[in-house]
Amino acid sequence: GHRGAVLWLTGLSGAGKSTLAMGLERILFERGRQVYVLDGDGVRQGLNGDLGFSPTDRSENIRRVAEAARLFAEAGMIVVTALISPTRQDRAKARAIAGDLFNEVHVKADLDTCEARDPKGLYRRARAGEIKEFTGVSAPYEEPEAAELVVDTAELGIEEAVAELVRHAERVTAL
Ligand code: GGZ
Repeated sequence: GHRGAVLWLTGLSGAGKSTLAMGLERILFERGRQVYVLDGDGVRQGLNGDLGFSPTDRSENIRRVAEAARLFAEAGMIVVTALISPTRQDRAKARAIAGDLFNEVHVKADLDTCEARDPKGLYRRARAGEIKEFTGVSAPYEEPEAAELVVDTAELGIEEAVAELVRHAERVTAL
């Protein structure tokens, strides 16, 4: 049998969190598992549409997503969250909310790599001063120290990185 889990992806903008979350969702779905992705970019359009990027708003963003993730995971789903979640304190709070279903995954790519990718031009705009408090440029990102899994997207291709995530998800949800 299987149990639910929360795979909490953390990393810089452009590190590949959303891409890996979607790849993971597709493969687990093909294997007959129930998967749900909560993406920061997505939830900020709806559930968390009232929140910005101050430290307080980021904390609240993370708290609400952690609570929602817990509910889905308790219902037996594999929940994949994709939020920058830049502080150790907020990630520790998410872990406390989700309990033993929680798995922190560091989607790791250095700032230079993410900035070179700049898929939405946000780093360029942040450097130009058009976006305040941008993570990695003018707001902090604290590297995880307690991650259950580190996926280095500067080294691995997308397929390989997704495969590592699938392996981890299968392992932690096996009963
Ligand atoms: C960081 C920002 C910002 C600022 C807008 N700082 O890569 P994206 O564009 O598509 O996804 C990022 C998303 C980050 O939201 P999260 O909910 O993941 O952040 S947190 O966990 O810190 O609450 C980025 C975009 O929003 N974005 N402004 N100032 N990212």
